[in-house]
Amino acid sequence: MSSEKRLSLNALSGLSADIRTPAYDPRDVKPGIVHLGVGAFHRAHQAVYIDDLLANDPQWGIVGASLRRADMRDALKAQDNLYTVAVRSGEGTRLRVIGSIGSIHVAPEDPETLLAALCDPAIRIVSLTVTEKGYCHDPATGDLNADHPDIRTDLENPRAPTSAPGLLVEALRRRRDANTVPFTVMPCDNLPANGPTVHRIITQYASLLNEGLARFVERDVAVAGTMVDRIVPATTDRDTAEITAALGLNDAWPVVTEPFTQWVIEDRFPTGRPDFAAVGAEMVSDVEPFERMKLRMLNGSHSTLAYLGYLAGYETVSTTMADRNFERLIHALMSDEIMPTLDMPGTDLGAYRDALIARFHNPALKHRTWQIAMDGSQKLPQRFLGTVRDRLAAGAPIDRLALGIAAWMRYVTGTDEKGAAIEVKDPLADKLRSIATETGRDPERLASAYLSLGEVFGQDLRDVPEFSRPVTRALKTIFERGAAGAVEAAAS
Ligand code: CS2
Repeated sequence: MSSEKRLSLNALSGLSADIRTPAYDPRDVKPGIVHLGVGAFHRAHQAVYIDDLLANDPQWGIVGASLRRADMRDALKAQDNLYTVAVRSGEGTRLRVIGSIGSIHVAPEDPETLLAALCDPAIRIVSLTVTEKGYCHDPATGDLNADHPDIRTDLENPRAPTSAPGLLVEALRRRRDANTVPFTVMPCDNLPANGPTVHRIITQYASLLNEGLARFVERDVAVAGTMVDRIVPATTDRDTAEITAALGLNDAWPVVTEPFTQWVIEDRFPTGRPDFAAVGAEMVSDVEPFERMKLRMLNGSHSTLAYLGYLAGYETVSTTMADRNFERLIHALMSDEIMPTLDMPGTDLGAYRDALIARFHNPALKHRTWQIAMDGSQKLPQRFLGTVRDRLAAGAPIDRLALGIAAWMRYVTGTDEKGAAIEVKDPLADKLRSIATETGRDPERLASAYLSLGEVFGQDLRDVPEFSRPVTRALKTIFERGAAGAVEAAAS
């Protein structure tokens, strides 16, 4: 299945006419954005918008940075940093080659080169997709976790940072000292209020170094919040082989995604920005309502499907959704428990819900429940707990939200319903597993021990019976009847 020829600038002209290629010459592009975290999501989302933009405005090319591994950089370098986006739906696959990433740096290999790129006056935006845990914060409060191992390392050696907050603050400091205007920071991760949250995190990091620097970061640096949405499952070897065969050229690192894409951006770029709206982004003055809607509706449902679906033996979101009980549960979760907490004048929430359900059914995506289940301790607060707090304040029931939270608890015990080990990927995985062992997996003790994890649940929920009771009840049901049984009971 592998092709002899590698994807490259020279090979573009030989591609079949139905494969879209850059409408500009990538060699003419000048960098204007540094992006930290060039993973699959970035390459299927922001880099595609920028690819559209570069045809008219070639000064906004992307310098990518990987904060951990070198493998993607090596793969893309061998193909002139071009890669394929495969858009998949029930109707088939469309291929498009993207050229907006001009180069990729690997931070741990050479932090100085990355810092030099971050200090280039031509760079006016630094965007990030470093996942929830990449901000080294406490998910329950949104504050920097000063005890985080990466933060401790960076505080000891702030001129050669490794973490995202460390890199941003060091680059901003160097720019200030060189009289270069600061770049605008643009976080593109699924954090609640990601603009103010990231602004607070970097200000807090700076304050541990120097008060003057902290004041500068707080007052003179702009952080533009965003809501980003596109479902991008991890690329598998099979995807790579299929895309290579369809392309007729070897692409070592393509990405796979769905037709839907959305980007809402807070318009706060004092030192300049491209015309994002011209390529389909929505520019708004307040992005928080959009973020809240997306995190609660899409990501909250996604995590519910991931934990319950995995436990019930389903490998992907679409196979989980094909089970009518699960579909009914997700519909009811959104309609009865999440939508009443959202205030979105001008948005048809029912239509938004129905579109999400259709997206979750996309049979061509093969989005693994295990992938979404990852890092739950970092995801729960913004996906479930904000909704829970609003519901409790309104005196409203939370049974379906509680079922999703209980499924997370059951999942992170690390053993599935057949007694097999679950590979739990989470910064708290070891702690979560030992709590399960200590409590002997007794649902009441287990729920109570997990609910006292302040870094996830905060301090305000642990002693609220309206919260702990339904969660404990749901966890009991999952242990007694299995996840599928619990979903059946909740859906009826
Ligand atoms: C998913 C998200 O893996 C996950 O946790 O819920 O990556 C989701 O696919 C995106 O936020 C969709 O925009």
